[in-house]
Parts: sequence; C-alpha cells; structure tokens
Amino acid sequence: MSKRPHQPIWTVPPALLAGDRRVVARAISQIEHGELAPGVVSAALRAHLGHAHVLGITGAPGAGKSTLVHAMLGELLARGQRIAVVAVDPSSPVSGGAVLGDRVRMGQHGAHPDVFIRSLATRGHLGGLSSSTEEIVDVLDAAGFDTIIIETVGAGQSEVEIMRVADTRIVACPPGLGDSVQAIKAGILEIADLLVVTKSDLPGADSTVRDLKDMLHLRAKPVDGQWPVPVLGTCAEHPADVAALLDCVAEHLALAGRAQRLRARPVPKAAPAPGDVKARVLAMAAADPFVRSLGITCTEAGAGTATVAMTVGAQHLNFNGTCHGGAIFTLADTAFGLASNSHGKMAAGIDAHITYQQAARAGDHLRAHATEISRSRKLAIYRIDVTRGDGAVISSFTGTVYVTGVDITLPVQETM
Ligand SMILES: Nc1nc2c(ncn2[C@@H]2O[C@H](COP(=O)(O)OP(=O)(O)O)[C@@H](O)[C@H]2O)c(=O)[nH]1
Ligand SMILES: [Mg+2]
Repeated sequence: MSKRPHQPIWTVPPALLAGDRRVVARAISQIEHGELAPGVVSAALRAHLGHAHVLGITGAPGAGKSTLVHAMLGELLARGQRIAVVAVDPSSPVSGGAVLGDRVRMGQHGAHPDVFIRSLATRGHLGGLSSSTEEIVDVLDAAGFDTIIIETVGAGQSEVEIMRVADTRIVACPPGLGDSVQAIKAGILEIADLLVVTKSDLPGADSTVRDLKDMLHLRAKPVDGQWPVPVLGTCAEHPADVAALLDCVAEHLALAGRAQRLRARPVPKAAPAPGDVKARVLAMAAADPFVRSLGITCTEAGAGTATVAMTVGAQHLNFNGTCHGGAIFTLADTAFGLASNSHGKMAAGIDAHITYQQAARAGDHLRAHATEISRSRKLAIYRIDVTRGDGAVISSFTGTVYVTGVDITLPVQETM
C-alpha cells in the first residue's frame, strides 16, 4: 500500500455509489489510516448523501450492545433493509477483546450480502476519531445503506462526540443501578433519544427501567412536539422486544429526520447571482490571447465550474496527424483556470495531472468540463473531463490551485 499521507484529492469511484463492498472497504481504510486529507471524501460525496438513517448505540462494555445490534440486524434484514455496522471501541486492541468478540457475535449476519460490518481499529488514538467516523458514515451513506449502526463504548467525551453523528441515539444500560449511574457520569444519558435496559430477561431489569424513568422525570418535562425519551426493557433473544425497539426507533426517525449530521455542516457560501459568475468567466476567457489563438471558447460557467470547447483543426495536429497533447492539455487547463478563478479571487495553479485515454482527430469537437472537487480557504481541487462530441472520453485532468486573497478585476464585457 502506498504511504502518501494526506493525499489532497479523492474522486468518487462509481462502484462505491453502486455499493461495491470492496470499493467501500478500501475508501474506509484510506480514511482510517489517514491517507487522505480530512474532509476530502465527505466533500466529494456531498451530492450523494442523506439517504441513510444513522443509528448510534453506546453504553458501558458488556452492556449487551453487540448482541442487541446482531438481533437488530436480523429484524432489519427481515424489513428489507441494507445495513452497515461500524464498531468503534477505543479501549480494546483489534487483536482481541471486544472488537473480535463483536465480530463473532455479529458473525451470523455478517456474511449476508445486505450487511456490511466494520470494526475501527483506533489503537488508543482518540483524536479525530469522531470526524473520521463521520466521514466513514458518509461513505456508507453514499454506498446506499438504509441504516448505518454505530456501536461505541460509552466511556467518555469522544463517544459523546461520535454519537453526534447519529440521527437516533440509543444508550444501553444493563440491569443494575450501578451501571446506569456510570452512564450518567459520562454525560451520555444527556444525548439519549432512547434508553434501553438490556438483558431484560435478567433479575433487576424492571427496577432499572423504573429507576431510569424516575431519573428522566427529574429532568425538564418534554415540551409539545419534543421527543419524550422512552425507556425500553429489551432482551436480545426475544424477537418481539427487538421489533418493539425498532418500531420506536422508526417513530423517532419520523420526528427527528435523517441525515442530521449534514444539517450541522457549514453550508457552502452563498454564490453570487449565476449571471454575474458566467459573465465574469466569459470575460476572463475572452481576455486570454493564448486561449483565443487556439480557437477555444467558453460555453458554460458557474461557481466552481466551467465548460470550454474547441474543434480540432489543422493547427492543432502533431506530426502523427492526431490532435497534439499540448492542445488537449490547454483545453483542459483553460477549463481548470476558469473554474478555479470563477469565485472572483485569483487562483494560482500549483499542480496538474493529465491522462490521455485516446487520440482525437481533425474535425473532432472537443469539450472540457471542469468541476470543483473541494475548496478550502487556501486550496481548491478540480477535475476536468475532456470528451468528444459523441461522448467518448479523450482525457482526464486534475489540478490544484492556491487561492490568493487578490480580487480579480476584469472589464466585464457584454458578450452573449
Ligand atoms: N441474559 C442476557 N444476556 C445478554 C443479553 N444481551 C447480551 N448478553 C450477554 O452480555 C454479554 C455482553 O454482551 P455484548 O453484546 O458483548 O456487550 P457489549 O460489550 O455492550 O457489546 C455477553 O455475554 C452476552 O451474551 C440479553 O439480552 N440477555
Ligand atoms: Mg460490543
């Protein structure tokens, strides 16, 4: 495996969107191992997110979370769902302990084609765990899973952070007041949408349910329209209990809505009126003598995108009689330059990479379309596809720019 930390670019593999397990697993590994700059995967997937219901389950080690998740898998499969499970357990090494145990406990459903189970090996590092978990959830969401279950050990603040990614949060408390007090100490009770007393077949479960209900009553009463946190006694072995729990989860989803994690994300800055952007980009293209000399014209533009076109003529050919690679590069680079400068701040290209898929010939109408893959305050990454009139891919180009703070000043011409 190549060790290239913080690779700033990532393009969405189409197979990932189709739910290809190997491609999904690979993307998760890249995130887990820190091979990609944080956020690039989520940014690239932005348009494909929001389908999945994210269910978080937390509680002390041994509370019965994994057993319950396994039982829920069976019921959710029966309801026709595709489910992914992410088990985060910072306290245990991958080689043994809870993570291995969880795999065994979920093993029966783990082999089902509609189930994807992944344990995150955190090796004691908690920093960034919640953000990488969130990015992994995005991968699974884009891959089309209906429900994504995050199981994490309720040991502290990092678990609370991880649970913020979930739409519905279950806190699992085994019978015995000691454990529920433990959960309250960790502040985990505050984030619960559902409290589940696990192992309700064991003695003491009923009194734990009562204790937790009393504890909830001591807190502020839910106001109208607010979700009243239920306390459910659940035995993982009783299908009726598991079905009742999932019905309750579905009720919460109906009220709270899915993809809450996306609501909390900063919305990309409000774009200026599309007409202004297009006029500015067209003016930039018109003001470029090199672009004009090759017969390249800009046909479409918006914030972060640009489309340029050129018909291959005699002046573009190389000694082989096919279109010169430099002309194709220039076409792609023009779309790159226009898209990266479309926001009105001068962008300086710092890296570009092109692959040539096939030759273009005289008379071919070529089009280069640039899209913004990611943009931060200082860096932005673009992908440019060069296609022929019949849709055949001629070339793929990726480029990175450094965004300066300098405003672009151009006479905006009244073209088109
Ligand atoms: N009696 C009973 N035991 C359970 C139940 N659910 C889990 N357990 C047991 O509790 C132990 C811990 O379960 P596990 O799912 O690994 O807990 P986790 O650490 O929270 O994931 C295991 O020995 C399970 O067999 C249940 O509903 N009833
Ligand atoms: Mg477990």
